[in-house]
Amino acid sequence: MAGPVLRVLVDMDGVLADFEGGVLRGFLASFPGEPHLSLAQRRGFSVLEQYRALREDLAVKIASVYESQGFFLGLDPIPGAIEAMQEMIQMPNTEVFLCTTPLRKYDYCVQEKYQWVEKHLGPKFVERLILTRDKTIVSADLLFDDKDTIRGVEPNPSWEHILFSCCHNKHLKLEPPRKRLESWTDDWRAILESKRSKVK
Ligand code: DGP
Ligand code: MG
Repeated sequence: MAGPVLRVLVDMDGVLADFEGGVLRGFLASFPGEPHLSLAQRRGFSVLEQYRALREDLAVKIASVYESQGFFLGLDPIPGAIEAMQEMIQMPNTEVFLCTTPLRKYDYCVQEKYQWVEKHLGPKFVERLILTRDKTIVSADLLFDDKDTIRGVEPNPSWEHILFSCCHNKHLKLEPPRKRLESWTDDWRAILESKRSKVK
């Protein structure tokens, strides 16, 4: 049945792909004697800055983990993410896109993000992958993203940001009317339907 179309953007790292778990696993494997931060100790979006604060020289070590070949392709899916995406893309009057920021050091990251999507979600999602360092200029109704504050050149993005809970953001208290999705077992369908009812 034709009706207003809801356009949804879904972030990859921290929402579909377990970036934080992958960084910790890679750090422990490469630097077993060094101090590390458990996922429960993570605070703030930047893992680099938190390791730098722990000890200055750990910044370059943690960066070497996520800049290494195979890191992005080897990330595990977040529980329930694949199933949620497969269901969301089938919903009538719903356009789903993946929207992710590549590293500035893009050598492996960009190609591996495409490969990850093909491997875990299939070719129809490869068609829907948007790589951008500025999500504010992408037009949509909703953006599911684990980054607490999303800034760019557009001061008034068209999307409503739904904060996806992740180890680094779960302690933040959101000011109303901001919303969270705690996990993919939380009621993401209700968030879509609520937004749909407001979309002209
Ligand atoms: P997003 O699209 O908001 O999920 O951003 C994910 C990107 O950010 C991904 O390329 C990894 C990168 N990233 C995450 N944490 C850090 C960090 O601490 N330092 C840097 N330089 N990049 C990070
Ligand atoms: Mg993210």
